[in-house]
Amino acid sequence: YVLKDNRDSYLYAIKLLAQLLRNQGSKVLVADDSKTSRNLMKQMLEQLLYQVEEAADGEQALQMLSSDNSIKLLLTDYAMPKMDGFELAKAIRHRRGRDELAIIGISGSGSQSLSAKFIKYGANDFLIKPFMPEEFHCRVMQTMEQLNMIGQIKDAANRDYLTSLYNRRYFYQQAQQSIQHCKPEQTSVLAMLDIDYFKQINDTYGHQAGDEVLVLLSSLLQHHFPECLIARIGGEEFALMLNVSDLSQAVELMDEFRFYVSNHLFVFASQPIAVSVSIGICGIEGPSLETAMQHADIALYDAKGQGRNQVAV
Ligand code: GH3
Ligand code: MG
Ligand code: MG
Ligand code: MG
Repeated sequence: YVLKDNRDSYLYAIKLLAQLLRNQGSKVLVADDSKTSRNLMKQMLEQLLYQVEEAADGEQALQMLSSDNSIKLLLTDYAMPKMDGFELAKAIRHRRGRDELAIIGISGSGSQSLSAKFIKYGANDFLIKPFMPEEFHCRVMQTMEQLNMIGQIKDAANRDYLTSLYNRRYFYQQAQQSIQHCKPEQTSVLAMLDIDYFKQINDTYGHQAGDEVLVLLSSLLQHHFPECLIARIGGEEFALMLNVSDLSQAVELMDEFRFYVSNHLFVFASQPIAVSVSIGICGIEGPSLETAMQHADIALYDAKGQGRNQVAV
């Protein structure tokens, strides 16, 4: 990019650089039956730091997209053997929405009428061959910027600002799915976790220290339970959905975590802070999630009553 020596050019360059950094390693699939076309696009995409995959027909592209959720952008030619670009866009849109995958349709000149059809079938944008590299860059960057913005909006709606864990609303929404995805040989268990004497931590070390404890505990939870749905459902209360072989396995796992927390060194402004958690557990069989939450809450209340820093069922 040639820069003019003025503020706007510099700002534009900085914006581009930031975007390039975000692109780094993101996967793009180029579906085109012409090898020359694919190579040309691959080259331009690699300049934008994307990791590029290739497919020579629609069917192959659909297979690759179906088995690899990390592909963020599909660039698809219209005329291809086996399955054309429209069919491909239509088929993959049923599985992956505009928040997960961006699609740019491509076709030869004289086919301007195809652009509307591509967009109706779910494409975000459209390019006519032959295109200038600059137009290609702009359209790809703009489409990916929109995808990133959708991601940011989703995170703002679904995640807790302080800890980046999911929020209560999203937890309720996803917990049902987590229960449905539970394998037949497994059982879903809900765990509610509450920090002991958290008010005292705030009172003794300050609100900022309390915030830091919440952030640290959240990352410990994510590290210990990378496969689980975890949310911050209240001030110092967290909920977890575990898919385990039985209730006793869930108790064991949560007790290990409880033990780990009580021995973990939490430090704020060079001061060690003692942190422990109480945990209530309830298996989810038959009763609604709502009921399970009430039962787990009662168990948590029991854990508090029995002296805290313990797990109750
Ligand atoms: P218990 O062992 O019975 O759970 O006692 P506790 O002190 O943890 O419980 P209590 O419900 O009395 O106090 C919870 C405190 O959590 C009160 C509130 O000020 C604090 N809190 C809630 N949200 C936040 C937050 O986002 N940051 C900080 N620093 N404190 C918070
Ligand atoms: Mg073609
Ligand atoms: Mg509480
Ligand atoms: Mg508490």
